[in-house]
Amino acid sequence: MYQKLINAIVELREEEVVDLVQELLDQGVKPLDVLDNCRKAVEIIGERYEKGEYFMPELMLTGEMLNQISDLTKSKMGDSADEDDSKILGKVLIGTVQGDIHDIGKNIVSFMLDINGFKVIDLGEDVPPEKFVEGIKEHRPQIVGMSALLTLAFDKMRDTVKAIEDAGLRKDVQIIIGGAPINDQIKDYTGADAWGKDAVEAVSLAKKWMGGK
Ligand code: B1M
Repeated sequence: MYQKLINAIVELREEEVVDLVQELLDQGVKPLDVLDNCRKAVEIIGERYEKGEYFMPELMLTGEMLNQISDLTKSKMGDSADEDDSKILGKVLIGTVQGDIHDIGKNIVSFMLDINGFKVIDLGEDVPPEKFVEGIKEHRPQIVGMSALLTLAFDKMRDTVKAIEDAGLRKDVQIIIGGAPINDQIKDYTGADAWGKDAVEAVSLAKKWMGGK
C-alpha cells in the first residue's frame, strides 16, 4: 500500500493520493508513517526536477498534495496545546527564512510542536532576520526555529542568528534549524545550537531543552 502511495504521489495522481492516505489512516496506520512515505516520494520528485523531467507546475502540484496530506494527518493527531501559558512546555518562534518560500516542512514541525504541548508562534515564510528579532522581543520564546530548503538560504539563517546576537538576545534563546539540505556543517556555519532531521527530532530536542517536562 505504501508503494502504491509513493507511486501515486510521484505520478502526481492527486485524487488517488488523497483516497489512499484516507484509506491508510482509516486502517489505523500511524500518521507519521504516512508522512515518512510521502518524504520518500518527494525525494523522487526532487530528483526528477533536477534531471529536467519535472518542472515548476509539478513542484506546485506536489506542494498542493503535501498540504492536503498534512491536513488529513493532522485531523488524526490530536488537539493543539492549551492556550493557558502556565500549562505549556515552552514557546517556539518559527519561520522559513528570508528568500525561501518552502513552508510545508516548517508547517509540519509547527504542528507537531503544537500537539506536543508547545505554544508556537509561526512567522510564516520568507521571514527577514529583523522579523525574527521583533518576534523574540514581543513573544519571549525560549526556542527559535528556522526552516530552509534552498541552499541559498543558509546565509540568511546565519544572518538571522547574527541579528539575534546583535540585538543582545542570543543568550535568551536556543536555536534549532531544519530542512532537507541541513546537516551538522550547516548548523555550525549558521551558528545555530542544533538541527533536526524531521519533526519528531525537533520535538524531542525542544522537550530536552525545556528540561524534559
Ligand atoms: Co522547490 N525546490 N523551489 N518548490 N521544492 C526544492 C527544495 C529543490 C530541492 C528541488 C530540486 O531541485 N531537487 C530545489 C532546491 C535546490 C537547492 O536550493 N539546492 C527547489 C527549487 C530550486 C525551487 C525554486 C527556486 C524553483 C524555481 O523557482 N525555479 C522555487 C523557490 C522559490 C523560493 O523559495 N524563493 C521553488 C518553489 C517550490 C514550490 C512553491 C513550487 C513548492 C513549495 C510549496 C510550499 O512549500 N508551500 C516546492 C516544492 C514542493 C519542492 C520539493 C519538491 C518538496 C519540498 C517539500 O515540501 N518537502 C523540493 C524537493 C525536495 O525537497 N527534494 C523542492 C516535504 C517536506 C515535508 O520536507 O521541507 O524537508 P522538508 O521538511 C522536513 C524536514 O526537513 C524537517 O522536518 C520536515 C518534516 O519531516 N524540517 C525541520 C523542516 N524544517 C524544519 C525545521 C526544524 C526542524 C526540522 O526546526 C526548526
